[in-house]
Amino acid sequence: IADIEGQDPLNLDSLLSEEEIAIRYGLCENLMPRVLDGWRTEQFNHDILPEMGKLGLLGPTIKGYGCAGVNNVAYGLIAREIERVDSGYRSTASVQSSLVMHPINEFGSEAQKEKYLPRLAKGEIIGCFGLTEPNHGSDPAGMETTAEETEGGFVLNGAKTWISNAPVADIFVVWARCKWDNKVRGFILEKGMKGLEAPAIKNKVALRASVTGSIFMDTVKLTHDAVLPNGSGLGAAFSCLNSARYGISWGTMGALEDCIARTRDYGLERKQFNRPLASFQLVQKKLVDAQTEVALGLQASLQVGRLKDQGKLAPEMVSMVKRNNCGKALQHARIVLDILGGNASADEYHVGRHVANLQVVNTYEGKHLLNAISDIHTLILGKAITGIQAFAN
Ligand code: TGC
Ligand code: FAD
Repeated sequence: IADIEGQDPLNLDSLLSEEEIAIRYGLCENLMPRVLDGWRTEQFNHDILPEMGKLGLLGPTIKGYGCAGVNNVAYGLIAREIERVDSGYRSTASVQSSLVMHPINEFGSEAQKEKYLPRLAKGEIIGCFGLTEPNHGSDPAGMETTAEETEGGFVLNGAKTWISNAPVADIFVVWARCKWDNKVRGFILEKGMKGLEAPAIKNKVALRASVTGSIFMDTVKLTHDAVLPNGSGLGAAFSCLNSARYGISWGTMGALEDCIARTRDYGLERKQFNRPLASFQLVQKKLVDAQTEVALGLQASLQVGRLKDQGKLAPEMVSMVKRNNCGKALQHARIVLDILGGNASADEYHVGRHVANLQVVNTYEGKHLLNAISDIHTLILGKAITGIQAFAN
């Protein structure tokens, strides 16, 4: 029976295992009470990652090193629950899992894995991922950050910007072009190194519950064991994005689900013209359109997750669900926001915060303006369909 009121109209749960269903319980309740304070003060809450660590939510698909070793569908479900509360909290977690723990697990040495993964899994240390630069966002291939080989190891110079977690990070996975062979590689930097600064970018209009910053590297000296030895070329950096983008496709559906639940409840309670707002056809259409997109978007992400678990993932599949779900979440969160009338402007109604966040979630992992991420993912899919690459001449 379709559980439309309970927000599972296509019975997604029937396609999940008991373990996958169980993973989501209790997550929202723990995070929700803190989100407004985080949003208002723009202060990073240092308790949250250790709490997620205790629940096994960090680097959850990694086998060993204190990680939970669950499948990719479970990872998606975790992202959906966290982002139901706030995209900024999901951002903090997905950078730690997909963009820091994943490259160390995939491309790191055994010593690097043993040194960093167990502490990252517990949330004892925080990581960040530096790919974007002031002059190179959508086109990381043009990056200007360089690594030079010296007798004792490497010297890094350059700048990264708009980096989630950077101001509070203990370790920095930074991508640099290596002067000796012109290839891009990942390096692990640690807080406190001479020449390394990570100032915060303050006064954001979105993702205020997560912290974002720049990374400045002025002749930062690294020993030989700082390079990720088992991955070179931009493809290594992009493979981390596949994992993060896949999680975001689930997460944005969680954010939209929260918007629907809140505006539906509001519409049932609030009366105008002596009737509940929810009794008006135009209001119902807004909710129906949004709920339909969530149901379809989750089915698509589930299929991509199952294929990922079977080793049958193509990056274009991730582009399709990231592009679709981010775009639909922003579009429909914005539409149901109208149901709140003047209260849409009050942060305690939460939907306006989701709308602001979703604008940025459309931006990163690909771009900046409204539907901007669609640009890059549209071009990736356009190349897959036509065989013609349209990014540049
Ligand atoms: P292109 O020539 O297409 O590819 C270069 C090499 O990379 C390989 N590759 C991939 N490998 C794995 N997964 C993917 N998704 C891949 N995409 C490409 C490709 O096969 C090739 O390998 P090889 O061996 O032949 O060298 O590269 P291009 O320079 O033409 O760029 C293509 C484009 C535009 C799609 C790419 O640059 C792109 O995706 N740009 C968007 C940049 C982006 O998304 N940045 C995100 C930064 S991280 C972030 O925002 C985190 S926010 C997280 C949060 O807070 O939640
Ligand atoms: P630009 O590349 O300058 O693009 C501007 C506009 O032009 C966009 O609309 C874009 O789609 C469009 N455009 C560009 N090229 C083309 C083209 N060929 N065809 C059509 N349109 C095009 N980066 C990290 O490395 N790590 C992080 O942790 C991280 N966290 C972030 C957190 C936040 C809050 C934000 C806002 C950003 C974060 N980013 C991070 C950066 C993010 O990935 C970039 O902002 C994004 O990749 C876009 O790059 P840009 O801002 O330089 O925009």
